[in-house]
Amino acid sequence: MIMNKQIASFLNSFESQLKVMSPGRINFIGEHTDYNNGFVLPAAIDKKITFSFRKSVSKTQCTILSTTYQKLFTFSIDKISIREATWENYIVGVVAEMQKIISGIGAFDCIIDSDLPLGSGVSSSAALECGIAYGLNALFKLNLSTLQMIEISQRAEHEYVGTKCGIMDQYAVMKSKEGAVLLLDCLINKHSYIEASFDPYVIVLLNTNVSHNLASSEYNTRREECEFVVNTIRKDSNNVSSLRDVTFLQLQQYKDQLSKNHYERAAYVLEENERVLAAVECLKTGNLKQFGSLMYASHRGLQYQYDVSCPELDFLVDFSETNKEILGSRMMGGGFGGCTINLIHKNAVDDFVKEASKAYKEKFGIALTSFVTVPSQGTSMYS
Ligand code: GAF
Repeated sequence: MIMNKQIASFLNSFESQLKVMSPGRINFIGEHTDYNNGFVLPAAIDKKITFSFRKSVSKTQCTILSTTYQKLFTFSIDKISIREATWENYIVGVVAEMQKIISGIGAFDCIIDSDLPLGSGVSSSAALECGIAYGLNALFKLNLSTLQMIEISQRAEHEYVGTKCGIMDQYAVMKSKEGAVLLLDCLINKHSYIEASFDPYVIVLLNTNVSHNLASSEYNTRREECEFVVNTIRKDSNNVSSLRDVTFLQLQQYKDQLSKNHYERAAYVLEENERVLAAVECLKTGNLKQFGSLMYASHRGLQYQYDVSCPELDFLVDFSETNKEILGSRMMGGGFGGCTINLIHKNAVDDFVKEASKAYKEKFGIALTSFVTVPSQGTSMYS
């Protein structure tokens, strides 16, 4: 690889003072429920972004190098503003949001490396934000709590990138634990771990390798649609402050006052919350078959009611549904591309991936990529 001179000299002179790894995440079930104060069931994965930090020799200038993009940029810690490149905004956004609540962040340099697929629904963005927040907290001994770092990372995405995301991704990236699935109640931001064994099934991600560009605008629209339903119901019942407070019966009573889309969006959220809790029971009792059926039901809700899927994701879910060795499959994350998550019998993975890749290539002319993953440790230091 040809490296430009500036990058090469930065790399040569760099002595790391702190190393942090920050993983991507999967979500078993509970999609688009987080910003509706609902339940989600994510876990960090064993693919991650790594960060080497040092305090900068300059008083104000920070230098950041992404080895993945082979790009380096600088910014002044005293004067942060929105930048053109999105990946840079995840970083400066975190610094700016941190500065709003704490002083003591000095200039720093950072080298970022990654084996996490980007823009694939495994939340490389949260991994990046949380890694920066965690690293700066340790480097400058800021004493922020994990929840503060999670919220700073989330706000960075709202303010500097423009996606009004919920809290799931940052929470899962920061709080996950090896071998466990995390049940998060987004109403109170409290979680519990469920030690999950999927054996003889394994978690396989199939990456559509498409990322339709409506993702961010449609995401914000869904959020507004849900808020509209809440506001409509709140006119009569002011104890309703999110879809979490709405019952099926109540929603039914407002059906005539809502458009079909609004009604379907809210119905999906209410149903998905119930599916998450049912899925947790399945994990606790080892009923993986039912767990898989709930994953399929979640996908169909996202496809038909919430309308955030796309032909490529639907094709992969349809394709898996015909295979007896697969318990469940669904799109993951915001939608409009990225990965499906699949629970596949370990002996059937290779054949299935081969068949799915062939069929996907024939249909869309795009190469499918895949990887097997396991619930893993969240953002942490390493040496
Ligand atoms: C994206 C968001 F960042 C999350 O907050 C969540 O809403 C998810 O889409 C959908 O469940 O990953």
